[in-house]
Amino acid sequence: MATDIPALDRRDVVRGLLEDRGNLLVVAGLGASAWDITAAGDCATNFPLWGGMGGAAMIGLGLALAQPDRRVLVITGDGEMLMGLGALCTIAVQSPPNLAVVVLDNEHYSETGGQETATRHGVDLVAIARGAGIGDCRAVHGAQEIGPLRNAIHATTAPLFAVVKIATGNHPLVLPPREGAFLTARFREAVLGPAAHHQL
Ligand SMILES: Cc1ncc(C[n+]2csc(CCOP(=O)(O)OP(=O)(O)O)c2C)c(N)n1
Ligand SMILES: [Mg+2]
Repeated sequence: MATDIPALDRRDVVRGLLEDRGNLLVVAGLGASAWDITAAGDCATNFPLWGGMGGAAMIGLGLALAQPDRRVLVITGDGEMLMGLGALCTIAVQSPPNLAVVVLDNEHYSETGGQETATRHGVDLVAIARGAGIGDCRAVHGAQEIGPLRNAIHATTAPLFAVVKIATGNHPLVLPPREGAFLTARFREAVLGPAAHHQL
């Protein structure tokens, strides 16, 4: 890690970010981020991704545009974010006021055995997001910054992008429901109400 501050524990970070979440809609990138949001409490307004890699921020963007009255938080890994960097440009251009993207950066692809990602080699996702044109871009290293980040997520007037440096190492799996169709239907009903069933 590039800093002397002890790296944060991912479960503590996610639990902190999701405290008092109200009706926040949460999309999680595949793998460990999905286990983290589930460990913080599975619910119908969680949309954990199981397979597709590189699409979490774009799913969050679509959701934020389609649901302008709801707040949307994407929580994903550095590897997942690196696979879909173009999303940052589209988010900046579309500029939804209700979208926040938080990258849990352990500088590794932890889920598949701990291979190093580009952030391990100096690639700066905050600088990339800023260069894309996202106004509020943050690098988070300390536990004391999580509360303010959570508050900012609930008060955005333009897209927010944050990279939280986290420790390497895996936690016990806490798996969300496995069935993609179930997760989609559950999420749609939570967002749209019973009308969701007539729009499939
Ligand atoms: C297109 C594609 N390539 C590779 C994988 C395998 N894969 C699943 S999770 C993962 C690592 C994700 O790394 P990161 O986003 O940094 O999350 P971490 O586990 O480190 O929190 C990989 C490579 C996949 N599911 N899809
Ligand atoms: Mg990672």
